[in-house]
Amino acid sequence: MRGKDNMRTAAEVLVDQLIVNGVGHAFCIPGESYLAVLDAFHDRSIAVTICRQEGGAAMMAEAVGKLSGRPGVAFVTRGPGATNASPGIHIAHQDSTPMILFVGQVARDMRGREAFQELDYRAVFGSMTKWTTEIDDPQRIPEIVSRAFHVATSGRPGPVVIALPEDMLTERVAVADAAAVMPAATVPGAAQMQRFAQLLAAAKRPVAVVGGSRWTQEACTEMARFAERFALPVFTSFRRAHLFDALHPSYAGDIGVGANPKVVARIKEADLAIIVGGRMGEMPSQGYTVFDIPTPQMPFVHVHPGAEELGRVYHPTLAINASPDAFAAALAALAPPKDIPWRKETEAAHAEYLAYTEKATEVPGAVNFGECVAWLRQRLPPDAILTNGAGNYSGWTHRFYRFRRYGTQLGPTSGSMGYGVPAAVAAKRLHPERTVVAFAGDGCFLMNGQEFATAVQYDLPIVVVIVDNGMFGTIRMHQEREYPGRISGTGLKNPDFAAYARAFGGFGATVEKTADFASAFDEAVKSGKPAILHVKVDPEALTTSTTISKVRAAALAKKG
Ligand SMILES: Cc1ncc(C[n+]2csc(CCOP(=O)(O)OP(=O)(O)O)c2C)c(N)n1
Ligand SMILES: [Mg+2]
Repeated sequence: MRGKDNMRTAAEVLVDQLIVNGVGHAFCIPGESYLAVLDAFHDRSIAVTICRQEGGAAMMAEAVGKLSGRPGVAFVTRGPGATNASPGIHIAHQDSTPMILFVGQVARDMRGREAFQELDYRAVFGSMTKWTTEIDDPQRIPEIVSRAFHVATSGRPGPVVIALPEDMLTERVAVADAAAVMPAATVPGAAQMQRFAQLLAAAKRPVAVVGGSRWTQEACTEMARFAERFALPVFTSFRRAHLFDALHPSYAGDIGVGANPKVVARIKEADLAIIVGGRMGEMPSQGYTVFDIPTPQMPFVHVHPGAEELGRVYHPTLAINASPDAFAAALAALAPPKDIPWRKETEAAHAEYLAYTEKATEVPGAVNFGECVAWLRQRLPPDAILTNGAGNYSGWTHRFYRFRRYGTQLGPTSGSMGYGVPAAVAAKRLHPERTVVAFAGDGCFLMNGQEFATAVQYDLPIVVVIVDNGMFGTIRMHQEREYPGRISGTGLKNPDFAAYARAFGGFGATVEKTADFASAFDEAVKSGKPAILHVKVDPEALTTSTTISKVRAAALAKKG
């Protein structure tokens, strides 16, 4: 409480500074190291979500950053709380998501003795964050928090970690709040847009790949308009399919893990590559094989908000240091050629995308998960949010779901398992009116399945679809390819996930046949409770396009 002398505790100054910056939600696991902050939350407007493990809390904050473009905020205790939170920080780092993690710290007069749970956060998180710091002087909280918002949101967004010595938080200070932070705009210059127009005018087979962060719905709409006027084929990067309407005539498919070979070929053979927002990292670049390094085989336009990303891997013909939203806005000024030479190619690319995704592929077993996903695309409203972690199961949603709008896909480009459930909890907490569906493998789910309790605690009726093949299937796939027939360390014995859901106070159902999926899903929604659908698939159904037996046979044949 603000005292008569206008003094606040440092913790109150901190929470007020978050409120100034529009923070509506904080995700936490409590700790004795930051009781003063918990107390400050008591009579402030921020909605606090108590989680079950710091990994979940940090992933929820990261998901808020992905969805809103503003830093998601989590609070965790020192030492083990901080290290538990690290997967969320790593996702924010690789996925270019703004996020601020506050961690407890021992009292200032004990530092350096390896006091209880003490960590040197700058050393621990230094390479995983854009900035890691510790607040020694409570007078400087507005300054440091203000800087944290600037750092997290500007250029290439990313995570910031701020450590809070316990005794610092209870000091009373008289200090003014700093103003709200707006990220620095990075806008393309007129000369660069002119050069871009020239490159486009000289092209016969251009392609665009959209990815990264710092997009908005308006920016996606601008990009779609530009693509339409120029009949430009647009691809989406790994787990960024929501950046472009799948049914737009320019949509040519996504380039990620298990990409359509025709997509890869089209991008490789283009005579102009326009990369907007993404980095073309290892996954979308198919292990750095799509573009020659350092100099791509075709003129290469790289648009990225982080100056340090331009030229980091690919030497661009034209580097445009701009955020995707600013670049997309600038596209409106360009005029398309009278005759667009690549129009037919774009039509063909879109037709290829539709053909690749129209109908679920045949897979062994009683459940064809592709058919379940294809059913969901007409069942779910266009603003439904789909989340996932890592695993082969995600290949079915990536291929057969059709994202229509910005902010409907939450998937870790960092490939972190366990992301789907916490991301869904965060999405539903932010947007209670929207349908939220989490996809998880049997391995993925139990990495953060305990956050289903958080969904129950806050009455968040998400639907979790667990694709159970009884194994860490992705690794089994790699194993069969490298060491055919030698199964080791990849099998799983699973619980009854529907009973798990009910034990937590949710809705649970088991699906053992494709035909039962629709009614189970509808019942889950009708229950009004957080729900789990335990979908049992045949382990042979390894991916949308191959089986264990086929991978093994191919590997054995190769060995001779
Ligand atoms: C946190 C984390 N640990 C380990 C891995 C390595 N890994 C990638 S996919 C995978 C298996 C996923 O299993 P599951 O969720 O059951 O999905 P499936 O591949 O069987 O469909 C593993 C262990 C990872 N990506 N992330
Ligand atoms: Mg599995």
